Amino acid sequence: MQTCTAERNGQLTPFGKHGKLHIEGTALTNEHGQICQLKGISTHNLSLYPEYITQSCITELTDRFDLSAFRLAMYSAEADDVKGYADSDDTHRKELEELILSAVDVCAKLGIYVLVDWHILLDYDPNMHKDAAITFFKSICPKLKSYDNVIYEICNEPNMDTTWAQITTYANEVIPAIRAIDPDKVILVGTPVWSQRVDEAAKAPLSYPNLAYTLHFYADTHRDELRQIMTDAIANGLPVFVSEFGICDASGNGPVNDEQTNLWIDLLNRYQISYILWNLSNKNETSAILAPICDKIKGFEDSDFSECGKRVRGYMQ
Ligand code: IDC
Repeated sequence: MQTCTAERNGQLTPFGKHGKLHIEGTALTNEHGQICQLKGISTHNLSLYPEYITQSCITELTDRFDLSAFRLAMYSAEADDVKGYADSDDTHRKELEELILSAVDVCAKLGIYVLVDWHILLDYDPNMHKDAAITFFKSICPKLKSYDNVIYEICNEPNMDTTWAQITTYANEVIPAIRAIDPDKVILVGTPVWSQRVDEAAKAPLSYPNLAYTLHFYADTHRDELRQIMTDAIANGLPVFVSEFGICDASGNGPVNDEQTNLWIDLLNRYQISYILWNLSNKNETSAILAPICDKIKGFEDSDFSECGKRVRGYMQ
């Protein structure tokens, strides 16, 4: 068993407080039967920005922002001119897996949780790369099995006209493949329309224990209507996890919308729903937490953060 650090700098770590997680009713629940709300940040595309996956970088960000979770977005398909896992050769696949393994190990040492995200996006139907997803999870799960801080996310954002029934078909193959190796970790399942239609999942939830369903929002684009869909789905018994949100528009760019972001964050805190901010990079886009001129991967100072990055601490409280 890999040990996740329970105490650092004289304080309990998030893992020290919560231990191994599971789902009870609609809630992410800790070892003591209490609700656990995780707050963290997501990497950008791991194939595009592998340089931030170092012990010093993840440690600094965890300490600076008081993170309890870190999400590893591994794109399944090519995006921004770099190949994803599904279209890569064995060499790049191995590099990605090693990156994930090293990040998980750093997170365990920090006592924080880590999401391993099969990041479908331009490949809008998860069935498109189902075989590659199964190959990936069959390869990574034996290595991650002993890490109690890991959460699996099996399809970032099904989109276009992908239906909940199609996602169910995919999930019914991928979840058993994971569970055959690593039986009881929490698994997050994406929902239709870029992980917004949790109502569809609430009507026909999957039949496995320890699942939560993802809802993603970008505050300047998604407002009252999506908040209503979320609270209705929870009222109907669905466990919801916000594994990605942005404080700008759905392109990951555009203006920061503080008012709408605060409405969302207040609601998520009231419901004690976990949330993860997009994204750790210095890309010239609003959602990146580092300023475009910052080319550091450690030794960050206040001035290295973007407008979004300057707000992270506030969201994590
Ligand atoms: C965006 C990145 C952008 C990149 C694009 C395609 O911010 O730099 O060019 O992906 O790779 C999502 C996705 C997430 C998107 C993000 C913003 O999960 O991958 O990242 N977004 O568009 N869903 C809604 C918004």
